[in-house]
Parts: sequence; C-alpha cells; structure tokens
Amino acid sequence: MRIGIVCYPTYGGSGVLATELGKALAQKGHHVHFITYQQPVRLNGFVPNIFYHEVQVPTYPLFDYPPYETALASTMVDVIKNNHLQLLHVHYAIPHASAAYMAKKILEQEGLDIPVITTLHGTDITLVGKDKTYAPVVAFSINQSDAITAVSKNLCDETYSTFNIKKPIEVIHNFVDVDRFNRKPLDAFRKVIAPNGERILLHASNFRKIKRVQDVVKIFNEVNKQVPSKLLLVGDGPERPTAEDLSRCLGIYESISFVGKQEQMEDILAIGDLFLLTSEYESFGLAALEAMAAGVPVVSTNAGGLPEVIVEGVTGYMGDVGDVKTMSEQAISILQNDEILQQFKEAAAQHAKKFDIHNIVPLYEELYERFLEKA
Ligand code: GMT
Repeated sequence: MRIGIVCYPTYGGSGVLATELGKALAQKGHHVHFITYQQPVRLNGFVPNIFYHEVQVPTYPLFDYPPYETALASTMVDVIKNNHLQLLHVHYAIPHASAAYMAKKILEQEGLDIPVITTLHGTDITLVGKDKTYAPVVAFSINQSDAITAVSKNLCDETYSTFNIKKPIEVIHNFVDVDRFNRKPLDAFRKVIAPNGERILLHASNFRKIKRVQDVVKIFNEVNKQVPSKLLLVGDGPERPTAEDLSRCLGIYESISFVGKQEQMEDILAIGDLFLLTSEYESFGLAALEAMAAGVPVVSTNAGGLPEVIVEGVTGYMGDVGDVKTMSEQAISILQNDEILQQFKEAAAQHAKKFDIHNIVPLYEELYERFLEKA
C-alpha cells in the first residue's frame, strides 16, 4: 500500500506512535510518506520504503501567524498526487483532520478519491479540542473522516460525550515494540545514577500541567524516606522549573536527575525499578506501556485510559488523581521487597506483550484494506 501519515514530529506520544506505525508498515513492504514540518523524532536513520516530506510554511510580513494548516493541506495534495498515495492517515485531530478534509475536497475536484483516517490521541479531544475556539472545526473534520480510531475505549467514550459524532469510532490501542524495549540494563549507567544500589524511579513526559509532575516529586520524597531511591526525570516542558524548585524545597534535589529530552528511552527504562505517571488525564499512557515493556512496573493515577493498560496489583497500582499518600504507599509496597519487585517486573513485561507491535499493526492494515477494497 502507499500510505500518507501526518503527525506532530515532536516528543509527544501521538507523534511517537505515528512514527513507529509508519516504520512498522514500511518494514512490511508498504510505502509510507510522512508529511510534517520537521523530521519526526523517532524517524532517526535511513529506513527503506519511508519518505519524508517537509511542510514549508513561508512567512510574509502580513502574517503574525503563518498559516500552517493551509501549507499542510497544499503539501498533502502535492504528495498524494505525485506519489499516487492510496490513503491518508492523520494522527491528532488538530489541525490534521481539517487540513486532510481540505486536501480531500481539492483532490475530489480532480477526480481522485482519497480516504482519510483520523486517529484521536487524547488532548485533541479532552483539552484542546473541546476549547470553544477549536471545537466546531474539530467536530466537523472528525465527522468528515472516512474512518475514525481512538487509542482507548475511554477516549472513544470521551469523544462521543464531547462532540456530536455521527460515525463509528474504532478503538485500536497503542502499541510497543516489546523486543526493542526488553533490554538488559547497562550496569555502568545504573551505577552512575544509583551508586549505592538505590532503587531507581522514573518519570517521562512533556512536563505540562496535566502531568502533575509535582506529585511525582512528592511521591518520590515519601518513598525515599523508607526505601533509599533515586529519581530520573526525563523530558522537558513548562512545569520543569516548578518541579525543580519543589525538589530543592524538599531537600531532595541531589537525589533527582533532571535529564531533559532523551531519545533512547529503551536504555533509560532498562535501569528503572518503578515508573510514576501522576497525570490528571491520559487517554492511554504510552509512556507507561513502554515502561512495562521494559519490565518496569507502574504506579499511576486511575485517570482516563490508564486502567486499560495497567492491571491493578499485578503490573502496578493506580490511585486517584492527586492522592499522593496512596500512590506513595503503593510505590513503597512494590519497592521495599526484592521478591515482590521482581514479581511486578515480570508481570509488567508479560502484560505489555498484549500490546505488542505485531498484534496491533495488523489492525491498522485491516482498516486500510477495507478502504482499498472499496476503491
Ligand atoms: O501526553 C501528551 O500530552 C502528548 C499527547 C500527544 O498527543 O502527543 O499524548 C496523548 O497521546 C498519546 C499517544 O496516543 C497517549 O499515550 C497519551 O495518553 C495522550 N495524552 C493525554 O491524553 C494527556
């Protein structure tokens, strides 16, 4: 198949998922054309069958806001026509679904019918999408898509309750390449972070308010009082200075490494004992799934789609949003005993296999095939 994929190229989960999907499809022999404004972060190195088309957004003194959506739609038209693409799969509704609608309509005038599949990822519905300034366009363009998928049952339900969606939304859970994440820990790396054999807690995110990173720091503070530990915070974003200030106030700054944005998550996760995810909402929690695939149990909130990923008491635990006390106790109960920790690690790795790339990617291929059969 010849498929166009549109996504955000940055560290966000939707871009990661879209890029991994494209890479997996290319490995299976499909031709995959990425259309975005920058090389996607996980698209590192040459992969046969993958083509990357950069959206150029010319500036002009009149534009305080260069019209990305217009440039994107025009690039879609150009790439679809000149590469004979058979379908367009856009990840994250804003502004990709509306740009795709525009491209579809332009191509229709030229006698080309290009099916558009929109995958909803989370904040495109639950946070940004429901904002009055975007909502009508989001609802319209989702309804105009030929197929809609959501990364969890929770996000599917949220979408129906937020917008008047008249079409079926298929749930296709996010996936992980279990073989890639199942790494042996690098002892030298572990020693640098935890020289005295401390437990290593991890968190990775874009440090936005919705992630409640301060709760991660507070939980770590409680855990560290009972189980000697270190905390590795991966990623960057607006809440990082607040989290750094809090750790200084609590006197635990020296036990925390703020390592910023990192690409080799599999090497980092390999040294972890517990992953913390304290978000107010997660449609799915791809970061938690990647941790589990690396054999790292997760303590998280029970928000959004996280209960679809984590098995309570088996691969980790969940607490109510903001309930630092409960989540701290849960973390301690996993970390204070070697045998229990090992059980959770094995169960996490085992459960992640349910979401293995080899199980999920064929679901997207089946979806694509349904449209190509109709053509
Ligand atoms: O977490 C973010 O804010 C980034 C966002 C994205 O779209 O890049 O992540 C969303 O999509 C991920 C991939 O499907 C999900 O795993 C995340 O749970 C979801 N984030 C939220 O719902 C807050």
